[in-house]
Amino acid sequence: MSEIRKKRVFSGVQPSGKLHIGNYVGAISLWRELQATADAIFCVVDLHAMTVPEAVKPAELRAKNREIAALYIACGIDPSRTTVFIQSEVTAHAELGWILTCATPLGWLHRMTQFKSKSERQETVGSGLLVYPVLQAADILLYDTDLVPVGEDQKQHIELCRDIGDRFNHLFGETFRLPSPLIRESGARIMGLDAPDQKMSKSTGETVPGHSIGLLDPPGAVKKAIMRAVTDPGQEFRDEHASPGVRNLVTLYEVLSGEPRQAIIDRYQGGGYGYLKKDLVDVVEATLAPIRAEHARLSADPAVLDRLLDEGASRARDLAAPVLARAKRNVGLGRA
Ligand code: AQP
Repeated sequence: MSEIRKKRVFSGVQPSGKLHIGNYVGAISLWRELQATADAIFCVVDLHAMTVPEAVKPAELRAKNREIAALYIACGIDPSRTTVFIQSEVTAHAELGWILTCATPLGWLHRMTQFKSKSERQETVGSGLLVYPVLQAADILLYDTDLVPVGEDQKQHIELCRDIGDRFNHLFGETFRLPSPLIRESGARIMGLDAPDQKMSKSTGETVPGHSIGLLDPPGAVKKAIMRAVTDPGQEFRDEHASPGVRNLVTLYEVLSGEPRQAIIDRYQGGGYGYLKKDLVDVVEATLAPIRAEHARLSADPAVLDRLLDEGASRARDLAAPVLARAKRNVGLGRA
């Protein structure tokens, strides 16, 4: 009898800026749920962090890799059940990235909204920023991935990944399994606390106080950011007129506490925003306190993390090798 294949899950975070509660809600908490039933691979995508060189200095990048990997584990990703590794330590990513770049029409990349918004903010736009969704497609296709759990901002990139894989299969024969995005219904796009019309962002969180809730922010900073979060000019919470800022706070409460949204609305309806914010501080703290503690424990003994990442990279290399070999053979690389 043939063994039933578990669903393969792949996702990652760039080691740039300050990992925040939006990354946790939109992506990492979903990964933690999936690891129970899926064959899950979680990568720190450091090659992607190079696409905006201003965002991470070379001297900081290696330290960030460690910090993000330790945070995955501190958030509940279990390295004994999943594969956790640093992208640049598995060279198959860069190799497949090049092969796919050669098979991707330029027009597809110019349409990416993230390229448009990020390139507007740069004085000099590196080619890597344009091509990075192809590398992201390589990351995913390299592992015969079924599901990619991400925040809503990544939906267009996962669709592009499917298009790239599909085109490659048509041009060179069946090579890649086509993945689907997995996006939360609630919490897929957590907004900035200071600017609820903008996605909470790692880079903005690093420079603008009160924008994000960093996973390693101290309790005082978390409280300050929540209590100062933009709501609306009204004095009391009315769900029917709730502004984006208020809805954002309710979403954070809902996903982090696991309580039904309507129960939360019923409790705070008609009261001042201060009550909702004060209780949200406790809900956020209940999530962050164990993460901070576990991160501190892992940071105290770098050898433990090194061993886990070495094992993860080794396993990832083994999984990637046959898929890369298939792609190389099908495009005609190497010798007959
Ligand atoms: N605000 C968010 N709400 C929900 N999910 C989010 N994600 C990101 N922001 C939110 C999801 O977190 C995962 C990792 O993100 P990333 O490393 O790809 O980078 P980013 O967080 O999208 O980018 P930055 O660094 O926040 O943006 P910039 O550089 O513009 O400041 C992904 O699954 C993402 O969807």
